[in-house]
Amino acid sequence: MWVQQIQEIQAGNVKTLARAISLVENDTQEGDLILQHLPQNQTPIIGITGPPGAGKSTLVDALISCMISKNKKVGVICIDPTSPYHSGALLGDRIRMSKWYNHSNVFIRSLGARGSLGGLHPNIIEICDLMRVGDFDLIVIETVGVGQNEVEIAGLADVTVVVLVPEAGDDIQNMKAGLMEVADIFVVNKADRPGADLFINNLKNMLTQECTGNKRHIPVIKSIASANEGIVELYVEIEKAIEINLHEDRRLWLYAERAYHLIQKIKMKDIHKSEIRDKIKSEGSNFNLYKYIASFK
Ligand SMILES: Nc1nc2c(ncn2[C@@H]2O[C@H](COP(=O)(O)OP(=O)(O)OP(=O)(O)O)[C@@H](O)[C@H]2O)c(=O)[nH]1
Ligand SMILES: [Mg+2]
Repeated sequence: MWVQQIQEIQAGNVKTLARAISLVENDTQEGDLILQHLPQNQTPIIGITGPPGAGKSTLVDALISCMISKNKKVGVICIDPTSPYHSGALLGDRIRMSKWYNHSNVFIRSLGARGSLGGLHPNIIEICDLMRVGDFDLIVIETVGVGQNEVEIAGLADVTVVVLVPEAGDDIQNMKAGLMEVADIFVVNKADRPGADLFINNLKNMLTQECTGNKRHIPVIKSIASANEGIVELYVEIEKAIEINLHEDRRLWLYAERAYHLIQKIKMKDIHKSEIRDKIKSEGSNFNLYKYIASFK
């Protein structure tokens, strides 16, 4: 059964892929079997992250156009706005993306966020591995990044694009540490807004200061996604970053990072903070933290 399904996915059958994603999304045994027999495949995954409303979906939409104009086959994962950050954006995304639904070189899959992995679906790693086996040249995922959440996508994406807007001003200081760690490329979108050039200069200055140690160059792209400006430049940088990032050592670390996440997920499966809290409350002063912890050893 899984042999045929995997073969069909490899051959570019998107119906089989969609069905397999649903099996994995819903934690079924059949989905597990497919996962266990997947061949390794290294289709690059591009993560597009950044604060709510920065223009990530608009940018992804423009990137899809750009990619298919270069004859690329693209798989896209959209995260449905079930998180509070997203309210109201769903309709816009649906309308924007709907024009791709019948395009033979584009496959789009929406997933619910279900509140884990920094606005990603809890099974996003597995779903990406499934997508990787499909007949795509590139896979794009959009995620909302707020504060530390951007870091969560680190093991997932081979190239991470962090989208900021000129208004981000002070935020940049707060987000700096996490963002700097994961960003391969910065995009300053909504460059039609006042203060864009100043913001870009500040960002570039900050990057030169921070990067002198490890010498990694992080490009900053100026874009107006809604007017399709800066998209080709971004695509060129994405291609360069793929080239740089797909070297053996980094790939191994990302793989290990994903394995770690998956093991953690299994180990922590039946452990919920709310249940621990209830236990502490009901046992009151009789609750002994270290005896409780010992029960896990
Ligand atoms: N002025 C201006 N508006 C833009 C630009 N890019 C996107 N927008 C608008 O900004 C709004 C938010 O864009 P989205 O693409 O939905 O942003 P997002 O980051 O995907 O939002 P979430 O997924 O909700 O976090 C929309 O109304 C877009 O039309 C731009 O370059 N300039
Ligand atoms: Mg969006």
